Amino acid sequence: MTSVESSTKTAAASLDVERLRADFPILAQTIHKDKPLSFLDNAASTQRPSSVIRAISDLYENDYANVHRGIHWLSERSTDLYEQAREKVRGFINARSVEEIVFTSGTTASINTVARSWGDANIGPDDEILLSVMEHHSNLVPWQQLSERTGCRLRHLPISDDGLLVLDELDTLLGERTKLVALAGVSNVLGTINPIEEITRRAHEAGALVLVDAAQSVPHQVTDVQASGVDFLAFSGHKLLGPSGIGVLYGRRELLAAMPPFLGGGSMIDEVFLDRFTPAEPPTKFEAGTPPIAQAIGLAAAIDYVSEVGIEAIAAHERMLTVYAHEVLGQIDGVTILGPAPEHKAGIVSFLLDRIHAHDVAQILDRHGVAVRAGHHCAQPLHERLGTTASTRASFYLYTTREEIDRLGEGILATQKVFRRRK
Ligand code: 7TS
Repeated sequence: MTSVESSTKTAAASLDVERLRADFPILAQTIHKDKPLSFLDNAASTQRPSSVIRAISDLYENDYANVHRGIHWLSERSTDLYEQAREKVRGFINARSVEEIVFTSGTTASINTVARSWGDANIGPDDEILLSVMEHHSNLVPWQQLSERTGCRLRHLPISDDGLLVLDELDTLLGERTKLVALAGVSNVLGTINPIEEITRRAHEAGALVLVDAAQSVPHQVTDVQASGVDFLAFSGHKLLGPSGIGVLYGRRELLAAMPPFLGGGSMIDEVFLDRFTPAEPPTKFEAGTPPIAQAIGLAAAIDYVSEVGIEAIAAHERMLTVYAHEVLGQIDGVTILGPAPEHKAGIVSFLLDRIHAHDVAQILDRHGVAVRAGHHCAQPLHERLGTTASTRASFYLYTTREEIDRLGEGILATQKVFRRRK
C-alpha cells in the first residue's frame, strides 16, 4: 500500500501527515545546521512528491519527443501522455470537454490570454470590467493594459476591514456596461474564500462573463466549473504539487471557439499561406509552439496524488491548521492577523508585527528553519487598502503539521525578543 492509500483510509478523521511527508524528499532536510525545515510558503509554490518527480524522469527516460508532430513511435507516446494529462485536468475541474482545457505556462499566462484574445476582440471604450481590491497583480495588470489599449473602464469591488468582499456593492457596480467580472477564488494574502457561485449568478444576470483567478483555490478546494458556471478559470501547476512552467486556462467551448488566437506560430494553425493563416480549433488554437510537455505530464501525476489524498480531506486539514494558527498567533502580543476569521479562510495566514518590518520577521524566522514570504505578495493595492506596505505570510498544504505552526509561533516570539534588545 502506498502512503497515500494508507493515509486516505483515515482521511475522514484527519490526514496521516507524517506518512504523506515521506513522499516529499525535500521536506526531510534540516537547515541552518540542525533546524528542521518548516516550509510555510505554499501560496508562492508547493513541493513535489516523488511520484511527480518520477513521472517527469520516466518521460525523459522512456517516452519523450515533441507532440502533435511526428508519426513516429516516440512522438505518438509523448502525444498520448500529453493528451491524457489534458483529460486528467478536465476531470479534476469537471469541464465538459477537453477542448475547454488550454495548457499555458501558468495563471499569469492564462489571464493574459483572455485579456488579449477575448478582451481585444470584445471590449471597447464604453465597456467596464469589474475586479476587486484584493487581486494579485496578475489579475490587475493585464486588465490595466487592456484598458490602455481600448479605453475601457476598470472598477473594483471593495473589501471590508476584515477582508471580505463587500457584496452589497455588487448591485451598484454591476451594470449593463459590465462585460467581465474577474476575481480571485481565494485571496493570496488574506486567504479569503470568495463566494464565486453567488457572484457568478449575479454577474450572469447582469449579462457579464466571469473569470476566476483560481491559482489559490484549485489546489485547496473542490472546483467544478459546471456547477459554478464560471466562463473562464485560470490556475498554475506549481501551486498544486506539479511542475512550474505549466498552467491551465479553462474556457467555455463557445467562448474559446469565437476568440481569435493571441500567440501565432506552429501548431496553432489549420493552414498557412504566405499572406494569411486559418487557426486550428481550440484548445490547439491557443497552444502556439512546442508546449510544456513534461510539465503537463507532471501536472497529471500531481492531480493523481492530490485526488488520491482527497481535496475535501486536504481542505479539512488546512481548516484545522488555520484555526490553530489563529490560536497560536492570537496569543502573542503585538501580532495583528490580516483577513477574516478562519471559517472564511483557506490555509493562508498573513500578519503584521508591531514596529517590526515583515522582511526582518521573515529573515529571523528563516534562522529558525521557518520559510514564509514577506512583502506585498504581488498585491500592492490590497496592502495600501490595509494601510501597510508589507506583511508576513504563512501558507499551508497537505504536508503542513501543527508542530510547524508551533515553530512559527516560537520564531515570532524570538523575533520580538531580538527587536526588544535592539531598542
Ligand atoms: N493569482 C494569484 C491569486 C496568485 O496567488 C498567483 C501567484 C498568481 C495569480 C500568479 O501565478 P503564476 O503561477 O502565474 O505566478 N501568487 C504568488 C504568491 O502569492 N507568492 O508568490 C506567487
